[in-house]
Amino acid sequence: MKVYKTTEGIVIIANDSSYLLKESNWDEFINRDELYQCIRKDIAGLAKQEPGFRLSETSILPPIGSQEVWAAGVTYLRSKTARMEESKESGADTFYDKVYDAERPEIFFKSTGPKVVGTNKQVRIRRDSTWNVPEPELTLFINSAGNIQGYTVGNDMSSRSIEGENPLYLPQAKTYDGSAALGPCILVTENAIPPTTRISMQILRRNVIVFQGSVEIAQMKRSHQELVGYLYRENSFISGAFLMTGTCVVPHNDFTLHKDDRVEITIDEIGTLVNTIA
Ligand code: DO4
Ligand code: MG
Repeated sequence: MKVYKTTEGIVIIANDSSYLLKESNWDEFINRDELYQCIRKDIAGLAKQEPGFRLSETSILPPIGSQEVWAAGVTYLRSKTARMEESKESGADTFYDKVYDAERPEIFFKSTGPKVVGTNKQVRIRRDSTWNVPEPELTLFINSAGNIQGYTVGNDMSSRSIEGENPLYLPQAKTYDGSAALGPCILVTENAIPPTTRISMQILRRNVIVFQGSVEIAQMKRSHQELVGYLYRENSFISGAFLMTGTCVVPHNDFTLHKDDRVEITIDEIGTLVNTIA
């Protein structure tokens, strides 16, 4: 089932029927154990929306409240090789090689909840950066007990010029206004998302596709559980947390985003996160 945070309240779409919860608190609603079963019970007592009900695109908010967003890095071979290329000159390429094979994954802080951008809104490139890309990433919603309860689409906007100059600049390459997008909804499932799930991204410039790529999440080096285990080690999240799981779709090295480019990231069963570049 899909859960949307909207200007009208929480909208749940399950088995082709839609339900609206007007007064619910988002953080309390999503931060539950066995969320799928809980929502099944919630909607059992609710009236269905009219059969013609359509969610208005403009009412959709980012599916996040007070949670923090964290991100895992170098979880796919393609991310490792791209980063080794961009940081070769600085001599930092071996760090990416090492972290790909290390027991401890790379995990970094990405955004606070209120700073996250939703679908159909603008993301940004830094003014002091010359090489910029979106990173399409399956993003986990994990409750405060440390259990994965749902999935959304994430865009980990990144400055490759700043990260490539020195890996210690990673927080500046990754965390700035308009650098994190999530949406359009949270997919809440009874079982873990299948490894055949596909992440696709296309970038359009003046309505022409300038980049297109796609990958199955089965290519990821680490398991979701392993990443969550490290994120929740010595860290507590009272309303849960979001974790971007890393990118595998990386445009060629001479590609950089331009103002007004349109980035469309689609993940099977979840939907499409659309952002334009401010
Ligand atoms: O190592 C830097 C960031 C990696 C990342 O964001 C990714 O692999 O998706
Ligand atoms: Mg990333």
